[in-house]
Amino acid sequence: MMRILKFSDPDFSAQLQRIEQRADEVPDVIEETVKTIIADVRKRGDVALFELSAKFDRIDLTVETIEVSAAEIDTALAAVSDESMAGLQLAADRIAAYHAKQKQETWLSTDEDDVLLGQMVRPLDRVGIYVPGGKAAYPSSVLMNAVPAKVAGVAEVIMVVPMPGGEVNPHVLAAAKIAGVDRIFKLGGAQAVAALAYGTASVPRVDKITGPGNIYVAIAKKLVFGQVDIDMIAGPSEILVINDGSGNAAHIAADLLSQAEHDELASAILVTSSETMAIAVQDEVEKQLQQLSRETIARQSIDDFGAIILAEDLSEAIEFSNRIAPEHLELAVDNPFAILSAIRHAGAIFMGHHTPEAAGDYLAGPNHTLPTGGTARFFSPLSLDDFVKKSSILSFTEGGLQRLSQEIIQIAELEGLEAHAKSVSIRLKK
Ligand code: HSO
Ligand code: ZN
Repeated sequence: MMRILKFSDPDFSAQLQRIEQRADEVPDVIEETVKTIIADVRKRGDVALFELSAKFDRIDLTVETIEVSAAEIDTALAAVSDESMAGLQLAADRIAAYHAKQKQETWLSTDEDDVLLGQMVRPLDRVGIYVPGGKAAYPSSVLMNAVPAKVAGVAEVIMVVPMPGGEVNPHVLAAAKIAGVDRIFKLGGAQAVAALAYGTASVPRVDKITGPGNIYVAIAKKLVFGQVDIDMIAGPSEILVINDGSGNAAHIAADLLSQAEHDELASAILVTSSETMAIAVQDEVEKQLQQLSRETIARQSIDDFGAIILAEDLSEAIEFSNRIAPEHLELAVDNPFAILSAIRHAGAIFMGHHTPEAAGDYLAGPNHTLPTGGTARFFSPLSLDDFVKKSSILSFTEGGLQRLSQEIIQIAELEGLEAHAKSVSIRLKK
């Protein structure tokens, strides 16, 4: 049974700490392994990629076969139904429309000293998207990464996806095609990240790597950060539902389970001010668990990191949620807009009884790549901003430089940088 807790329980903070720290420890050996792999790919390029892929993915790659060919894409796409294509297309269109709204314009403006200042927004040239293989291969994640990159104007989107034994999920390739991914390489793990970060004879070096992956991929991204940009380090998924006693227990239970089925380390928490609802959801979770194809994973997650918390009132529930800063926050209350302004930290906020998280996971439009593990305190969802960068623009007139020259020279002198001062004074009219 999903545990029911009260804030006043003597072991409440211990329970919470266990949930919050569920993915904190990374064994040192993993980091050492990843470092070795990155160094190897840097040094030996393609040859290292071929060896590592044979070892970890049981696939023999050559310079001819490392990249997915147009023919291979066509073969895979033949296995995808028209309905699936249409569903993915609808999702892609909605994601594109949402991210287009995030576009920031280049601006220029002249100040009172007649100095023209501005900011120029430019897309990144080339972006690499990591897509996990096997069971965690989500076409929706391909769309969530590649579509915003393309909307931002990224010229070349390179995807890497491991193909263990030569197999790939055809829906992943379908999503890549719909999103306009330019090139796909049959690579996974830390070696794929290293190849994207440093480039090899076959794999072009990218400017930024985005996309989810296992612990090896996450650590590799962390280690190449600085050489390239990365999106964020995604931890296990989480959902927090705030409830005021209104709504339907079966719906709330279903939403909790939709996160729990992702991963044994996922966390699903309900905070409700209604004891009746707490008990009803507890029953429903048990009932629905028994019918899930991923029961084992979901049950493990619910048993280990799930909780139903009884709050005195809604404001206590909100305070708790702000402390957790959940990746997904559902406001399963009658009037979600009345409490929205009290929410300070959450990756995505799902408003009201008709907005299940799954709608956002797939096709509402906002990105499903969200800050996890409390990092919503300072990180934002993946967005168009991740695929552009800015340059500052400065243009002085002769008169403008004249007017501001004394202060520039003054600050240069107090820093003891004479050449700086001279580069201004040399331009001044005698
Ligand atoms: N809920 C996941 C995203 C996802 N769900 C992909 C289904 N597919 C992110 O937290
Ligand atoms: Zn999901």
